[in-house]
This record gives sequence, C-alpha cells and structure tokens, in this order.
Amino acid sequence: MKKLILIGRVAAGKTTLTQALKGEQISYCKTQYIHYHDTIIDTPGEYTEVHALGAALALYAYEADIVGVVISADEPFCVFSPGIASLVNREVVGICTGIDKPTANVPQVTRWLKLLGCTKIFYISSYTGEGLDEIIAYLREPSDAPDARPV
Ligand SMILES: Nc1nc2c(ncn2[C@@H]2O[C@H](COP(=O)(O)OP(=O)(O)O)[C@@H](O)[C@H]2O)c(=O)[nH]1
Ligand SMILES: [Mg+2]
Repeated sequence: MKKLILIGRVAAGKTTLTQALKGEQISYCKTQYIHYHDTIIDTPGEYTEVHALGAALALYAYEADIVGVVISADEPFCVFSPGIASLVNREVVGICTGIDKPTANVPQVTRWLKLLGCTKIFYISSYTGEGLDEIIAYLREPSDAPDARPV
C-alpha cells in the first residue's frame, strides 16, 4: 500500500486514526516519538506545533507517498499556513477527524484544508468507522489485494 504520514496538532486524532485504519482496538496512547509502521507514519503533535521540531516532519514526509494533514472537526483554529502543500513534492491530502463530535464544524475545517492546498479531503470518525474505507481504498496500489488494509 502507499505510505501515509499523518501530521497535525496534539489531539487531532492521528494515533486513533492509525489504530482504526489498522483495525486495532482504540486505546489512548500519547505519541512520544515518530511511530513508523509499514503503511502509516504517526507523528507527535508537538512536531507540528513546535517550530524547532518541524524539520523532522519535512524529512519524514520524503519517506511517505502521501502527506495527510489531520485536523479535528472541533479544532478552534488552524496552525498550518496557507499554501503549505506546495512545500513538499508529495501529494498532500486533508483528513478531518472526529466528525461524530457534537461540536464538529466540518465546513470550517474544509475551508482550512482547501486553503492549505490539499488535493483531496477525507471525513473521518475513528470511533464510528465512517470514512475509513475511503482512505484505505485510496492507499491501495493496483497490485494490492482488493481487501488489503494498512499494517
Ligand atoms: N469522538 C471522537 N474522538 C476522537 C476521534 N479520534 C480521536 N478522538 C479522541 O481525541 C483524543 C486525541 O486523539 P489522539 O489520536 O491521541 O490524537 P493525536 O495527538 O493526534 O494522536 C483521544 O481522546 C481520542 O479518543 C474521533 O474520530 N471521534
Ligand atoms: Mg498521537
């Protein structure tokens, strides 16, 4: 499958999404360092929020085929600058997580992700499973089995 790196603020839902995509049981676990799986690279939110750590994301982006910018549907502001998708020669997709939350503001997050230059936007609830199949299908390569999923 194509390799996807997940970047986004602390508590954006990257690790929960990683667990959901891999079919694992959801259990909270603070991400302390970059977790390098076969299909998914899960990064700590601090790497997005702290300027000095951002260079690590740039380097790891080149280990991936697709960069997934993760923003939770109830985030109050966007930490990413407009147009950042053009800074990396990888496809950059938006992933709006937590669409099941009562305080979700999906239109707002959609506007932010479009402003960053995301080519495609996925709408996800890692809790209900909504939207997971679309991402998994997107990551499949032509040579993969039709039911292949991230490992
Ligand atoms: N309701 C809801 N909560 C979520 C969802 N995804 C993550 N969360 C919760 O948001 C919190 C932060 O998630 P986590 O995956 O650790 O964020 P990370 O810092 O980006 O890795 C946890 O308490 C999760 O249970 C979702 O799709 N729906
Ligand atoms: Mg995490």
